[in-house]
Amino acid sequence: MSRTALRICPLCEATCGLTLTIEGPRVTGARGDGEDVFSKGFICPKGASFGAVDSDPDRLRTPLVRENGTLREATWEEAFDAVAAGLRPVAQRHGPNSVGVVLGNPNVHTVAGALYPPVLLGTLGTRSLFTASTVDQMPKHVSSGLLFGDANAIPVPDLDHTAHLLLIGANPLESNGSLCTAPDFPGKLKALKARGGRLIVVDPRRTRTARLSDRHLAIRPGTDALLLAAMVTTLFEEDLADPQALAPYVQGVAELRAATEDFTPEAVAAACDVDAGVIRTLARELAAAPTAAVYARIGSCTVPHGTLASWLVDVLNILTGNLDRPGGALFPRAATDKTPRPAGPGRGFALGRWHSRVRQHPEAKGELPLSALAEEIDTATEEGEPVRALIVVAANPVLSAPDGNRLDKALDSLEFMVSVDPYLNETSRHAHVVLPPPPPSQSPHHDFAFNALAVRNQVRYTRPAVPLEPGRMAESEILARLVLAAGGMHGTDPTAVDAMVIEQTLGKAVRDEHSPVHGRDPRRLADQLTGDNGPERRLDMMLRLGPYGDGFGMHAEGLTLAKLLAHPHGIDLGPLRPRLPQPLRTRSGKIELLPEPIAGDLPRLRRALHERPEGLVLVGRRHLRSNNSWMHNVPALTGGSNRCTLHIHPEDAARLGVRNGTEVCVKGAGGEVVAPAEVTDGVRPGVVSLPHGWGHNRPGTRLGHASATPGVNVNQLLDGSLLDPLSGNAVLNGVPVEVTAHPTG
Ligand SMILES: Nc1nc2c(c(=O)[nH]1)N[C@H]1C(S)=C(S)[C@@H](COP(=O)(O)OP(=O)(O)OC[C@H]3O[C@@H](n4cnc5c(=O)[nH]c(N)nc54)[C@H](O)[C@@H]3O)O[C@H]1N2
Ligand SMILES: Nc1nc2c(c(=O)[nH]1)N[C@H]1C(S)=C(S)[C@@H](COP(=O)(O)OP(=O)(O)OC[C@H]3O[C@@H](n4cnc5c(=O)[nH]c(N)nc54)[C@H](O)[C@@H]3O)O[C@H]1N2
Ligand code: SF4
Ligand SMILES: [Mo]
Repeated sequence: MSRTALRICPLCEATCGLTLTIEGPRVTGARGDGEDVFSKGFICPKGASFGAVDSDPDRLRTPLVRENGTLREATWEEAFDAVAAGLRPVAQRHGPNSVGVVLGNPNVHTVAGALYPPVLLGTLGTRSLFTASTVDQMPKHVSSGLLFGDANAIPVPDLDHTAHLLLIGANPLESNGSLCTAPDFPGKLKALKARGGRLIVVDPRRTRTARLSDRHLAIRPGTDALLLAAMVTTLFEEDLADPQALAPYVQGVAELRAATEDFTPEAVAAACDVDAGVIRTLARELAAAPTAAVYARIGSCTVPHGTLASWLVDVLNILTGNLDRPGGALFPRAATDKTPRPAGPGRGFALGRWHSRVRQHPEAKGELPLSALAEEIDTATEEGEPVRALIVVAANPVLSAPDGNRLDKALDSLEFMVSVDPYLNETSRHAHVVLPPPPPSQSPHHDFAFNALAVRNQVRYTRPAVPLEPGRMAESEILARLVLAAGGMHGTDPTAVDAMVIEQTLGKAVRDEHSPVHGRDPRRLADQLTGDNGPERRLDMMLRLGPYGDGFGMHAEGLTLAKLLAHPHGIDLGPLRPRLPQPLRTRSGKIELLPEPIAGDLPRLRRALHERPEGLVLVGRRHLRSNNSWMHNVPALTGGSNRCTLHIHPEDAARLGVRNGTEVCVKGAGGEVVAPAEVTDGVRPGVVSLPHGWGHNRPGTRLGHASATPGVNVNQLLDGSLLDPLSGNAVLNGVPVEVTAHPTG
C-alpha cells in the first residue's frame, strides 16, 4: 500500500515542492509537485533521489556517546546527560568564549536550524561563533550591511522579468542557484533568452551556464572586483551613471566617482585578462538595457576582494537605476520577516565589535572566520581562553574549511565536543556525543532563510511526511534540549524553550508601537497560537506578526499557520516589488554608496592591478548530483561525471606532461593532494579546478559508499591564512597551486 505526501526539498536553495511516494515508513519515490505555487513541478536529480538520501543505511539511528575512547550507541537520556556533564564545567571554568559553536550549511535547510541556534547562542553568551557563512557569502552580508544598514538585506535578481542578466562566479545549472532562490533556474535563464533578453556569464570555466550565455568572459580568478570597478568608472566617464528613481535615497555618488576613477578598463584589463573594449561594452550594455540585474555568487565571494566585489555588484545595480525596480534586483519580503518598521534612519552596521583571539580577525555579523577555528582551539595566547568545548550543528569543517588536517588534530584536543549530525563523518567522529536528527521525511519544513532570498514572494510549509520512527527525536527537540543542557537546565521540559521565545517575542511586540499587536496582552496572544508543537506555534507567531500576517485578528484575511496548512501547495504572495526606502537601516537612512571600511580597502584593490600569478591558480566547481561534503554516500548520486578530478586546460597539461587520467600532485600552502587529471578546455589556461567536499578516507567514520571512492580534500591545499579582510571570508578560489605529474601516475 503506497500513499503520497508533499515535502519541500531541503537539498539545495531552490526549495522545490516534491510529491513523495511512501510505502510504510519509507520514501520510495519523489516527483515534482505540479501544483506547488512556486516550483510548479520542477525537480532535479538530487530531489528525485530524495528517497535514497533519506533512507541511506549509514544514517545514525541512535545517539553515540564516547566511552573509554570509542563511540557506542546510547539512549537519548544518556546522551544528554553526557552533554550536560561535558559542557557546563568548561564554561564555568574557562568562561563563555571557551565554548565554541559551529553552524554548517544544512542549518539553513531545516526548521530547527532556523529556530534554535539563536537561542543557543544567547544562552551560551559566547563570541566563539563560526559558521559556513565565512566560507561562503559573508562578503555579501558585509556589503549589504554597509550599503543598506542591514546585513540580511540582500537584493535578488528579478529573473522572471529582467531583460539583461550579468551573472558572475555562479553556475546555477549545477548549483540550482544561491542567494537567489529560484526553482528551475535553468528554465528561467532559457525563458530570459526566449523573451529576447541577454545573459552574460563571467567565469574562468566554460560552465553549462556559460554555454547558455550570449557572451562568456573567462576572467582570471580573483579579479572580478577590478572588472566591476572598471565598469563603474566607465559609467561615470561616459555619463551613463544615473540612479533614476533611487536618487533621493542615495548618498555619496560624487565620492564614489572620485574614489574609483583610476580603475579604468585599460588599467584593469591585463590583471583581469579581459579586453578593455569588452569591459566598456559590458558597462554600456548594462546601462542601455531596459532593465538589468548584476548577480554574483561563490566565485565573487570566496576571493581576496570578496566584499569589494559584492559591494560593486550592488553599486552597478544602483548606478543604472536597477536596484529596487522590477526587472532589476529587488528586496524580497518573506512571510516571516519582522514586522515592517517605517522608513527612517537606523542603527547602521558595525564591523569588528570584537576580534578573534589569535590573529585579531574582526568579527562580522557576530561571527569569527571559520578559517580561524583550528587556531582558536590549538593556539594559546596571553589574553583570553582557547576554545575548549565545541557544539557543532550540521557542519563538517574538516572537509569544508581550510586545512582540515590541522582542524582534525585540534578537534581531538577538545575537552568536550558534541555534533548534531545524521552521519558519523570526518568531523563528527571527533565528538564525545553525536546526536542524530531524523531523516528529512520525518521532519517538518519551512524555508525561513530562502524565502527572504526568493525571486517570488511565496510561503509554504510541509509537516513531516512520515511520523517519527520509534527511538527518533525531532531535531527541534534535540536542539531545545541542547539549549537547556548548555544553560544548566538539563532535565527541564524542552517545550519550555519555545514557551520562553514566544513570551519574549510577544512581550516585545506589544511594546512596539509599529506592531499590529501594540498594547495587547501577550498572554492572551500566546493563547491564540495554534500548531501541534513548539516550532509550529513559533511559526504561527512569526506569520501572524509578519508583513502578511493577520496581526492576531487585526486583518481577517492575513496569514496564520492554519491558513497555510489549508494551502498544502503554498500561497503565492506575488512578484518582487519595490520596497525602498523601507529596508534601509543605515544611520543616514540612505544608501551609503561609499562606506568608510570599503573606501579603506580600495588601496588593496589598487595594488591588485599589478599582481599576476606566476603559475597555476585553483578554482572549485560543483556538480548537480552532489552537495558540499555530505552527499557522496548515496550511490544514486555518485559515479559518472560526479568525480573528484583535476580539470586542467590542454595547453597546461601538455606543458606539464599530463594526460587524461594521469595522477597529478597538486600542492598548495597547506598541503598536497593527488588526484586524476581531466584534460578539458572547459577551464581557461592558467587555471585548474577541483571540487570540494571530498576526501572521505579518514578512519572512524561510517560512510560505507563514500569511503570506497573517497576523492581528495581540496581544502587541504589551503593553510587558512588567505582571507578577505573585511568579512573574514576564506579565499577558496584563485589560490596559487603547483601541479606536477605524480611519479606513480
Ligand atoms: N574549496 C571549497 N570549499 C568550500 C566551498 C567551495 O566552493 N570550495 N563551499 C563552501 C560553502 S558555500 C559551504 S556552504 C560549505 C558547506 O560546508 P558545511 O557547512 O560543512 O556543510 P555540508 O557539507 O553541506 O554539511 C555539513 C553536515 O551537515 C550534516 N547534515 C545534513 N543534513 C542535516 C540535517 O538535517 N541536520 C543536521 N543537524 N545535519 C545535517 C551532514 O551530514 C554534514 O556532516 O562548504 C564550503 N567549502
Ligand atoms: N549541486 C550542488 N548544488 C549546490 C551545492 C553543491 O555543492 N552542489 N552547494 C550549495 C551551496 S552551499 C552554495 S553556496 C551554492 C553556490 O552556488 P554557485 O555560486 O552557483 O556555485 P558554483 O557552482 O560553485 O559556481 C561558482 C562558479 O564560480 C567560478 N569561479 C571561481 N573563481 C572565480 C572567480 O574568481 N571569478 C569568477 N567570476 N568566477 C569564479 C567557478 O568556476 C564556478 O563555476 O550552491 C548550492 N547548490
Ligand atoms: S533543485 Fe534543489 S530543491 Fe529542487 S529538487 Fe533539486 S535539490 Fe531539491
Ligand atoms: Mo554555501
